Amino acid sequence: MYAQMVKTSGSGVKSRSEMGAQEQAFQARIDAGDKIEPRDWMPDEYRKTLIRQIGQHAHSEIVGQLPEGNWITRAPTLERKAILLAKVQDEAGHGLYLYCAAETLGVSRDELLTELHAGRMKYSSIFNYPTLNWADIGAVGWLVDGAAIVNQVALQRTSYGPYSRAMVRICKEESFHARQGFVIMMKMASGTPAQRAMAQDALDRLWYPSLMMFGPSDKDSVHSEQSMAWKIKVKSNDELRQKYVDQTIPQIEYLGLKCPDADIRWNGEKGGYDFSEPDWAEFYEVIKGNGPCNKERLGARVKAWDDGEWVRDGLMAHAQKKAAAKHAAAQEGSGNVE
Ligand code: FAQ
Repeated sequence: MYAQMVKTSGSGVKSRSEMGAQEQAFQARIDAGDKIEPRDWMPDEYRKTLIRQIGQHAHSEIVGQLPEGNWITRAPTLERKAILLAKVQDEAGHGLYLYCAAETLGVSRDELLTELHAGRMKYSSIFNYPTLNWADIGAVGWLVDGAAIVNQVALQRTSYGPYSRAMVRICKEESFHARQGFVIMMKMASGTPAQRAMAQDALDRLWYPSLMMFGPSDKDSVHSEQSMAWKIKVKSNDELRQKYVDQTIPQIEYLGLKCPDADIRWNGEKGGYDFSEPDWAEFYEVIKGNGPCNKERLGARVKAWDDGEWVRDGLMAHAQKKAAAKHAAAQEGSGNVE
């Protein structure tokens, strides 16, 4: 139970000659940089890939509330509590925009949640790691939202209109999230020796998991080739990971902390840092359901769903009652009595 299955379905990209006329016209629109809208014709696999990616993205937003939500009652000041509360609420909003974008493809939010709760759909690996102390809340904002922004800025140019537009708004909010995290890190890193040690410990534990957020290396990525041909993804997993490392190392230096990767070196020739790959065996274990917090995270989501059943039932009953009253009034007004 609670496994996030690793089964994937990447099966290569069709050449032009293998495409039918409709598919060729679709690919021509993609190549010209057109946005695809919900009522446009699209290949079934394009629709399926989007439902998978947007659905997983939405699930990541709501599961991602849990590691930080855990710290709302323990924030060190009222100001920090208010900021964290606002951030965690924003993540719920991001989930909402993304579920709505997925719904435009013909799948309901309930169906996506059923798949999540049954362990058949994934969410980001990062949220299966624990937040052990207050410095972790700084590191989540700084590193996790920081990585999410690098990925999502690129996705603003994704070919599916509703997804691309959701990303524009989400990115604006994410930059506030990353900044509030960095401010916490600045405070901790310039605090007492014990606070500094907490900041370093948070960085040590979250560095490699944050690199894993970009997915497996390009040579092992199942979906990248087709997703890039369709411009669902506009940059590869490795390109985005490199960009993230290049922007984060100077921030680590600014904080006066030490990157846990002893092999980090500036490479003038490529104009970026050389860095060590995360432990990919650990990554695959986490996405199979065997990370440190998988059971706890999914258990919390399932419990929230079950506990909320009476609210959903009450809202449905109210909506049905109102619709019936409206229908009866309309019938009366038109003189029609059934
Ligand atoms: N975790 O062939 P690829 C956030 C799976 S938002 C789990 O390379 P793809 C905001 C992948 O699904 C964070 N699974 O796959 C926030 C596939 O399995 P499948 C979420 C992963 O899709 C902050 C298999 O491995 N962001 O954090 C991961 O082309 C703070 C093969 O991989 C998004 O979802 C992973 N890290 O590329 C919220 C962005 N990586 O589906 C709260 C949108 C790979 O066949 C608090 N998504 N897998 O069973 C994407 O850009 C892409 O889906 C990638 C993966 C880049 C994640």
